Amino acid sequence: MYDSVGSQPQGRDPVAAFVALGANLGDAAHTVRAALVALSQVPGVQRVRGSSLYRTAPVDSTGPDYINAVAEVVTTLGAPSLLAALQAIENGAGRERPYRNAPRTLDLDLLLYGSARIDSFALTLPHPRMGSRAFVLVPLAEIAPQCVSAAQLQAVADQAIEMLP
Ligand code: A4P
Ligand code: MG
Repeated sequence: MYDSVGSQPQGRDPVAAFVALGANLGDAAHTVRAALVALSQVPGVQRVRGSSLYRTAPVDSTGPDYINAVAEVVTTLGAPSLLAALQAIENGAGRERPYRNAPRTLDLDLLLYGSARIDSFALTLPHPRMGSRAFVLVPLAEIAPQCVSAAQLQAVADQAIEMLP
């Protein structure tokens, strides 16, 4: 588990957000770990607490197995600014978008931002597909069991996922 205390608040009350990390190109485990560090260095991010890393079979995607994790991010950034920071970290890891669900060096999705419900062109919260994916629910349950029900975990029990040592 990754736990880092970062920079000072920027004027608004801190919010607990949850971010899904995924990669299946290059040294995916290294990229996901580096992304956790990069997240903790974003101005306005106070704390990052990452789950274990998991090896998962691609879901609606192709290529090698993914490395996935989830992080709790305590931040004074608003949701759009946090999403922009996530996309900057993706781009720094060489993310390309040739087609939907293409294999990727790094994907950072915003799962939850406090209790916010947003449905705009650029941002949907909670993340619309999080409830159907073991690669999100299992690491989320590890660090925030109150966010995931036993029924949700049961519903994705057929999806291959293995915690890395
Ligand atoms: N966007 C809207 N809401 C959000 C949000 N809550 N978080 C918009 C992040 N982005 C959000 O994203 C496309 C657009 O979604 C962005 O412009 C943003 O404004 P993207 O990352 O460029 O494209 P994508 O990755 O193809 O889409 P997305 O939604 O991240 O894909 P999915 O549905 O999350 O699926 N299998 C395994 N085992 N592990 C994985 O990690 N990941 C995917 C990606 C498929 N299969 C996988 C995995
Ligand atoms: Mg994404």
